[in-house]
Amino acid sequence: MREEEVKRRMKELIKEIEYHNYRYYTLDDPVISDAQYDRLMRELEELEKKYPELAEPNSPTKRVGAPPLEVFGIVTHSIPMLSLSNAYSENEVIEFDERVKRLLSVNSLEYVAEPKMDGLAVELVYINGEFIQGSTRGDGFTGEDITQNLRTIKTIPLLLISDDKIKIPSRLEVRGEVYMTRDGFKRLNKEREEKGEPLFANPRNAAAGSLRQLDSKITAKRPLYIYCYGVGIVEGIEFSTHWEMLEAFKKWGLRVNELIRVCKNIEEVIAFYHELEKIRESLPYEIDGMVIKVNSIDFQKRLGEKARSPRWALAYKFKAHQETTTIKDIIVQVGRTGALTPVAIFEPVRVGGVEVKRATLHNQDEIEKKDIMIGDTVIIERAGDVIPEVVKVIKEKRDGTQRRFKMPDNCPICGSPVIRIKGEVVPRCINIACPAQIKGRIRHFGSRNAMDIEGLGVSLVEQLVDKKLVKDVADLYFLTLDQLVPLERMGEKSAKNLLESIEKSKKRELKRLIYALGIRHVGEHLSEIIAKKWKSIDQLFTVTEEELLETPEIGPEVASSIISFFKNETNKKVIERLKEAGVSMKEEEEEEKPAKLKGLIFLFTGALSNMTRSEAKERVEALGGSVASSVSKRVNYLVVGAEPGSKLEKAKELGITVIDEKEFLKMIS
Ligand code: D41
Repeated sequence: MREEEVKRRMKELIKEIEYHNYRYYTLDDPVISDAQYDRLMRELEELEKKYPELAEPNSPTKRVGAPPLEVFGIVTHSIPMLSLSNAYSENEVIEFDERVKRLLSVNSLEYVAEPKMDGLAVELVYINGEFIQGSTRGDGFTGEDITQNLRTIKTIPLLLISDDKIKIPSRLEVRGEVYMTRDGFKRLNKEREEKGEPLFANPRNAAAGSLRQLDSKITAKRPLYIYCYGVGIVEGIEFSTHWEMLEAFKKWGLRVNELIRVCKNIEEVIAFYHELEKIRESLPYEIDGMVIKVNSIDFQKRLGEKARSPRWALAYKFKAHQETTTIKDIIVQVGRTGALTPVAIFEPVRVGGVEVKRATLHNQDEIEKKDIMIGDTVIIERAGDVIPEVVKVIKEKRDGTQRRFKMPDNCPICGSPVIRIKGEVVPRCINIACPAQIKGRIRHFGSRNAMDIEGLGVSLVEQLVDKKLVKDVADLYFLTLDQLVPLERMGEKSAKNLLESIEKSKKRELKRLIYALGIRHVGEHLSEIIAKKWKSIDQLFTVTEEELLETPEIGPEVASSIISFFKNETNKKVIERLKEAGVSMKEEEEEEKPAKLKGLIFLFTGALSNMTRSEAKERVEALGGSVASSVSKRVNYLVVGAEPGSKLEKAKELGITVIDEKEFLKMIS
């Protein structure tokens, strides 16, 4: 093929694929089969592989993410992204309507009412229909360049669809809200919990965290969506109403919330608000109110803005559900990372249809700031998300029986002294053997980048701890075959394998051991620096804060954390027992790791009979391979278990090698 021909075909394919993305993701109404779609993708991928110099930056093949960035660039919005003034009551909404009508000297006014998405405002820039840049709202004037991340969101068109009737503007700046669905959020948090990663508090935070990833491959895996609702600069086209603009958005392939409607007057707006309030909990995403906008663009221009928000728009927020109750007690919870959190136990009360019995009080500072005592009558609130908050204490109700609360000096679970690491508000239990943290700590200890103990999966750790076979990480090295064999999904062979990999882990490099100990703030990188400088664990027992601080990259927080860790009596004992077991405590060369499956990608369909999916994944990864979550050309082997799903058909079409469980077991044995 000649170069121009290749280029033309690529462009054609991109346009076609993008159209089908729009049908599938935005309209939820595909017009071709998955197989046909895959063929188009494959053709494009092959052309791009063969002619990488001709590949377009906006190719749909790039939706899987680009190489990670060092930092985000800064984007100046050509027209500032304004904020919204808020209203919390019907009165304020009626006043808004009256004010606007007075300013315009009209008797009635048409509005557009939109559900207020609880997500993150972004701006997308299209030049001649092509997506060229995307940014966060930031402070309204400048935001961060998150183009690569936004490209991975399937409901953001990379090419606008042209229409004979309304042509595409030469420059179009679209504003919208990126959000995560409730389901997607739950799934993501479940995955994170399984991996021992910190959880997101709500879908909004999860969306924000996902968009602020320097590695867009991570963003690509997150369930993010967009709804568009506004513009910055638009060149070459004028709209007479906001509604007309939203209609144009839809024609161009930009996603617009179907619930948005035109209201003839403010009464209709208010009625719609009550409707939204009713359906709010049943929507697949979170909304925190309604945005009311004057429909006529001419009127919008005449009204202008005031104090960084348009006079023609108003956010009518939903009321937070509030109730009054009493605090029966304040208990202290110890989280998986050792953080001590005070939790208020309430006289149970229903708030917005959900029974509330407890709420986190966050930390001692919060308790003091709000002046909360045990026995107090308090107003609690359940806002957008389900987690309740104590809003304020009704001090008039105090009768002298209330008691002050003080955070304990010792961990309520293990009794170890509690430490407040420099720079942190929360006190922590840093005892490596604290039962509240032990499962997470053992999983971390055995994880691939730590001591790399093959076969020490989540369910095994659960059993070992629940059956009291392991109370701290050193116990791992004293496990016997007799103890292991009777465990669920174990058997003689796996037990032997496990003991063997535990044995092997004794010779890991010092940096891995340091990382495996799970010292707060000491990740892989710092572990390496520490191992290089001090060369043995013994040195760390005697190191001083000053010596630590002389090291580049070690600040006061890290230094204080390391000192406290090695001062803790239980930690000393556990390390002593690790030493007795023969775990290497010095800088030594590590033996070669077997990488039998290096570079190979596996995909699973149907149920395996010998192990769970995650165990299979662990095995593959331990051997240097990786596991995909969907069918693509990159996959080398599809492992078929009982009752395989649609992946089997797809894999066959793509010519992927299909193997059964037996063959798979052979490969990993
Ligand atoms: O759904 C939303 N969160 C939403 C936010 C919306 N439907 N419309 C909005 N309209 C505007 C103006 C009127 C300024 C164009 C907005 C926002 N602004 C907004 N989002 C974050 C800050 C401002």
